[in-house]
Amino acid sequence: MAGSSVEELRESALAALAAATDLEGIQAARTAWLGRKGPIVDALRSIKDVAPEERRSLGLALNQLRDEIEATLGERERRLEEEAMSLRLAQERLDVTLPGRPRAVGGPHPLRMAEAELVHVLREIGFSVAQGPEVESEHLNFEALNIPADHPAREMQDTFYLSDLPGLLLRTHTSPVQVRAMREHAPNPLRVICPGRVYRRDDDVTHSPVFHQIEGLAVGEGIGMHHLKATLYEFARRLFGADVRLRLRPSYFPFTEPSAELDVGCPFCGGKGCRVCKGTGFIEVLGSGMVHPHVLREGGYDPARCTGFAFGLGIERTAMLHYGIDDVRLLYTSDLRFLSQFQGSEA
Ligand code: 2NM
Repeated sequence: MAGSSVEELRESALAALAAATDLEGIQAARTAWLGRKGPIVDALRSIKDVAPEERRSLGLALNQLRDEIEATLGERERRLEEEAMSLRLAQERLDVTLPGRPRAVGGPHPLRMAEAELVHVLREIGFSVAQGPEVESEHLNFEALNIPADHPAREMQDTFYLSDLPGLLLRTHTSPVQVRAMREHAPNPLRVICPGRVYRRDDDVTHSPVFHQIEGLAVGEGIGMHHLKATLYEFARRLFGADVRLRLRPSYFPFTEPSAELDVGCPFCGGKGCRVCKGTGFIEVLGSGMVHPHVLREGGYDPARCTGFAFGLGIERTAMLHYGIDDVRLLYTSDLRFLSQFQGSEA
């Protein structure tokens, strides 16, 4: 093949390449011109048929042509890809000024927040925290706490008994945990609180079959009602503010004697009297008293040597007072319109 034929081949190749205007056309042109059955490979194969002194220059010219075709195709391909990318970038423009989508993050339930706050304040005052089982023995839940077999709280319709497990029930208060704590620590002095879930067969607008309590207990030699009053007043002032109005009022519980209830000035009316405090200007926050000798004996203490005070409060009630919630059901119905109001307001 003569040099002029290579030039002819080159011209027809460049003309064909100029017609390839998209990526498919370019790929087709590459196969047609540079493939195993294409004219360049053909021509290289026929080098052996030309005069020996012409083979070198012909081979060189054909290789050069092959490189030129490849370079032309490659260049055209890159340009097309760049154009396609520019087009995409123009069409798929991102608006980076759009605000991000906020991620929904959960938070503590107001009941848990109230519990944490109560535990925090009581730990600062000097109580440690104890926990116990929610499935409890009838003995620890009732007899040990001086609630005899004929007490109305023990009726089937007031307590959840476990029908397959005689002698066991769902605890109706956290006091059995305190009896367990006494049995672990007697005869040493003890200051303990027991937060937890309790169960009663109640279900109406103001009662839930599951609710939460914290009970506190201090036992030791020489503990008197003055310790009870000082501790509860300190607790209430830390919880509701130093200038909260407080009132200790006689009451009755089977496991304490004497017993007293602590009232705080009604936060809803400022003490003037309203629907919430039923005109009294005070709201009851907790029950308390000096631990009954029967309970101390059950806990392993000698009531002739040791005395103690105890108190108990409902976390739901306290949370409602603290956050100004007027319907206990709001704490159980998982309505995000209600719950999200407490987001980020942890103490
Ligand atoms: C209350 C009111 C008064 C109380 C008593 C005891 C125990 F175990 F020491 F006997 N724990 N909690 C108690 C006393 C609870 O709740 C309204």
